Amino acid sequence: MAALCLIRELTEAREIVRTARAIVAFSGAGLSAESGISTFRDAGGQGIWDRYDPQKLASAQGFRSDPALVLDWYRERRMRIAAAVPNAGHVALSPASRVVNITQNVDNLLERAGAQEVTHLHGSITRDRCSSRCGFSEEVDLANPLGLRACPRCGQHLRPDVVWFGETLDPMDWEDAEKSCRECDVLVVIGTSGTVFPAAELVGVALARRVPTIVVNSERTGAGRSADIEIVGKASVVLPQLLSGGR
Ligand code: BJW
Ligand code: ZN
Repeated sequence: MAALCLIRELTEAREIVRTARAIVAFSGAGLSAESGISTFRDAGGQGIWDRYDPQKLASAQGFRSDPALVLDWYRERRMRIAAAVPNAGHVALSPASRVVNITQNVDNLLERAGAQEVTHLHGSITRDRCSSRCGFSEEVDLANPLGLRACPRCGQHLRPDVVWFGETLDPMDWEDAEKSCRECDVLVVIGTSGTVFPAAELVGVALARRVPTIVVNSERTGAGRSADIEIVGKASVVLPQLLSGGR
């Protein structure tokens, strides 16, 4: 019975996607899970925040109290991302020019799968920036991340160019993301618990404009319940089936 439902949902979703001119893919950690990158929250208790305290590792206050601890954690994650390979989900989202990628992920797996333009709402682990926002930023070598360093411009600590709790998203990225979700023909939401704001509001933005919304997640989520179609399955399995075929 469950398999039959899945086939029906997938068939319906494929038809919406096939006829869409503009597709927005809004992804989260579940997209990269099958490339060996841990998610933050998972039903199995295996998420990053089941093991680590987000206030210590993903807040400006945590960085001020113990920058070396935070950078050790980023060092481990950067090296893991360097060694990871994009999965079939990233590949399915990448070559199609009609897919606009908006991701909460800080990794570069979509780009490495060939995606041209990706909006990273929560920043990018591939760069460091000045913690006092003097304007300095630089690319980092993910395979050989450096430890705590001073900003060459102002002497304050450099930190990963990501968005921590309590920090605002880049206003231009946010405006573009909202506009894309308002104006697209279909929103595909992939591998996100939909618990972190304001990113999670994008689903509501699309629904308010009656944009057909499809959720692909390995477990049921709140966003899935409000979406037009909820497909419970792994991104690497569902996305190639959903996005193949074209117009
Ligand atoms: C699979 C799968 C497979 C697994 N296939 N699926 C309104 C209400 C309540 C709170 C707030 C609010 N507005 C703001 C807040 C505070 C806060 C917030 O949202 N808190 C909530 C957690 C309660 N938000 C903020 O602080 C944001 N800033 C802000 O609002 O600024 C304004 C402001 C300023 C000052 C004061 C007050 C307001 C910033 C949020 C930044 C989030 N940062 C992180 C860390 C980034 C850095 C890093 O990675 O190094 O971003 S936290 C973490 O969560 C990360 C993610 O991008 C983000 C979202 O997680 P995501 O992607 O959804 O992953 P998971 O793990 O949660 O879910 C994965 C899903 O995939 C699961 O469902 C799995 O089942 C599924 N899955 N395998 C398909 N193979
Ligand atoms: Zn500086």
